[in-house]
Amino acid sequence: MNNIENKLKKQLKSKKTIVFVLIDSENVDINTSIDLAQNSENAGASAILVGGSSIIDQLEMIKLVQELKNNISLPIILFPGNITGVIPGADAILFSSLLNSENPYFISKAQALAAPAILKFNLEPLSTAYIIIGSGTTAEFVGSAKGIPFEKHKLAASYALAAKFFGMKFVYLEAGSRAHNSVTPEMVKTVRKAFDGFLIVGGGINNHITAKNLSDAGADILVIGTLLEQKNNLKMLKKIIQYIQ
Ligand code: 1GP
Repeated sequence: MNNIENKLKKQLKSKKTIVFVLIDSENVDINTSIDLAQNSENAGASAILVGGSSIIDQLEMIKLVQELKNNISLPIILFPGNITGVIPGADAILFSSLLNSENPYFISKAQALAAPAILKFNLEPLSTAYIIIGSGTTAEFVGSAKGIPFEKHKLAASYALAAKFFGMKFVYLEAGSRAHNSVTPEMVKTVRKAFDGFLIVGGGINNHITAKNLSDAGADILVIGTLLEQKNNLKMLKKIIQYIQ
């Protein structure tokens, strides 16, 4: 049952930090997505996340997940922004509660509505505290979150500690897709002290120096999306992975 979680654990025994590549099926067509996933696998990424804040076409997403399963051997993990992001065919799902949302729908109601489908589709649920950092991003707006200011490290750590007490296995510090600034290494350091599970950091990571600093601060998993979608910037992905091993 804990297949994917165990796989990730195993990888993190030999690597300091690993990379998940995010594919948003609303932004990239299927053929480009498959190329991107294959190239990411060859570059040394550890999983493909499929999802985004504003999924409207589930059929397209199901097709994409099927094609990814046919073409690559990396785990495919759903990253839903709402119940529309829960589809069959993937290996696992970031089963997330948006802890700093001001709308209970995103904290527990969507999760309850989606849970039976997750069971039926046999998706491994990876229990995740999703925490939005900073403001002005789609993720913050859609999730009705009150973003934690970038410099309020202790606040983020308090949420991470709450996640630990809830028994959640993953904490995802999310600056938001295309964020101007990524989460700071100082915040990651403070959160790392409070939370000993899988620490995911994403949003606005677009070069190896940022990636290395986040890795040194204690991030286990970096999520890279826009960098690859916009420029198919594989060289930079390879460099990032090389710098954070
Ligand atoms: C967004 O954290 C992810 O949910 C990735 O962000 O698209 O900015 O890489 P980017």
